Amino acid sequence: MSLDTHFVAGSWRRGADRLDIRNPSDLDELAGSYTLATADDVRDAVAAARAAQPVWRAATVEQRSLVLDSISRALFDRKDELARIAATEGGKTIPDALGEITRAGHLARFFAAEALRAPGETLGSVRPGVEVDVTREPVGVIGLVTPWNFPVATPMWKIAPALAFGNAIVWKPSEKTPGISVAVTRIVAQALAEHGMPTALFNMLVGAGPQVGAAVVDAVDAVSFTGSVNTGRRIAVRCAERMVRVQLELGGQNPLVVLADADPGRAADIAVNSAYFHAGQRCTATGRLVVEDGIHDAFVAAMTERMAALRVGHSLLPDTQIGPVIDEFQLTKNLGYIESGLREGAEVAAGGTRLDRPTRGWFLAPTLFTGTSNAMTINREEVFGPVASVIRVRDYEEALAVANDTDYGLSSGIITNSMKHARHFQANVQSGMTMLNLPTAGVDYHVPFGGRKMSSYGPREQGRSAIEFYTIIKTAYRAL
Ligand code: UN1
Repeated sequence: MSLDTHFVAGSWRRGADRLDIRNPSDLDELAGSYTLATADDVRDAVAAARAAQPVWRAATVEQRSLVLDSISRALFDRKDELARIAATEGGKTIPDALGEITRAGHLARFFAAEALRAPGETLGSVRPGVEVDVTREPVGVIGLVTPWNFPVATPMWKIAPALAFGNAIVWKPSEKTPGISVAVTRIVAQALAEHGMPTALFNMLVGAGPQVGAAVVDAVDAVSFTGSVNTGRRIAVRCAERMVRVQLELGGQNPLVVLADADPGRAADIAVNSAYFHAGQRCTATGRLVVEDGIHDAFVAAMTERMAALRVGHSLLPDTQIGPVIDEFQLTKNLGYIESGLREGAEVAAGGTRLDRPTRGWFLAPTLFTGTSNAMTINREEVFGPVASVIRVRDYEEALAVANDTDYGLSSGIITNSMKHARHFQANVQSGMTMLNLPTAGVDYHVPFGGRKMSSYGPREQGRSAIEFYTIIKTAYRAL
């Protein structure tokens, strides 16, 4: 097994300390052995990216489009192999992993087209004989810092627009998912090489945030980060000191409102998917189920019935619906939240414990709390695990107030047949994304993604908004 984990200046290199990754579904299985990069590797990567960027900047829009098209094709062609890596080291089920890789393929395809039609405009001037061009230029070297929970799609929705608009990249993925990051890097490097472009404009370093991530943040022209609020805040402060642009996608404590007119079975189907799939490890997952009094008991009964039938287990077994959580740290954190819920007076309606399976793994039973208030820690903080709480409310007005009473504002949802309430909710909920009769998690790839309050900072990602972050505007005046 190669320990050459990092792609720096166009070649693979070995880092300093060794990093062994165990399969979270089966701790007796070694998923892979890698190494950790150092700050010296970051320096080399940034220098190489800087040196290579002018070639990429000067490439035609068609050349950039073709590179993205090759990345897209490779993601589709190799999706089974990639899904297996993501499932083995990250605990995703194969269908989840395939869904994510397919999404990444579509993201690269979308930006292959966007690269071709990067817009600008020509306007008249207030002065006679003068014209004004407003054009967009690449920012330079972009630092990407990404998490383990979507190890292909989240990087790709940063890599694809960064490349589409002419930037070089230094990418620091999570050190919890090095194998899939190496595989994605091979695909990007191969696509660049195939089209005669310098591979040094794309660099990838596996390492811990405080060492490698911080060194990247301190050396690049812009940082796009997805991860926790605390890390995001630190990154934003460092970027503000250097006056470089920053884009943060952080946590959520997403509410799903269930109104009394809904069908309890349909509501529970949506809520189970939204709260528990991918073991709740989605920043868009539902943590708070805000349920109107009139449907409360029927909804909870429908939830517990469905939850009893969920198949939690080894992520590579074909009938598994929910895999393990990623590691011991995450499991301990989730169990800590469950304890805090109990301490603060919540009742466990389902789950609440670690699960034994034939293999040793980080399996946690999907957990439903009832009798919770919006003031409890489990409803204030982001759990990032298969844990959701029912908050019982009198009516729609209280439901909306509870939904908005949070420091976060990433996604939200409402389940109802009432056009009046649906429209009112859409207009008044304080979240960047909102869903009617759909899970709060699970988004399209061609439209903006992002939140409000502590959930996001800076310009939106994805869709046609992505250009805002990855380009810088130049206004050119011209006397004719
Ligand atoms: C989704 O809900 O489809 O970390 C995507 C996350 C998000 C992606 C969610 N960046 O969970």
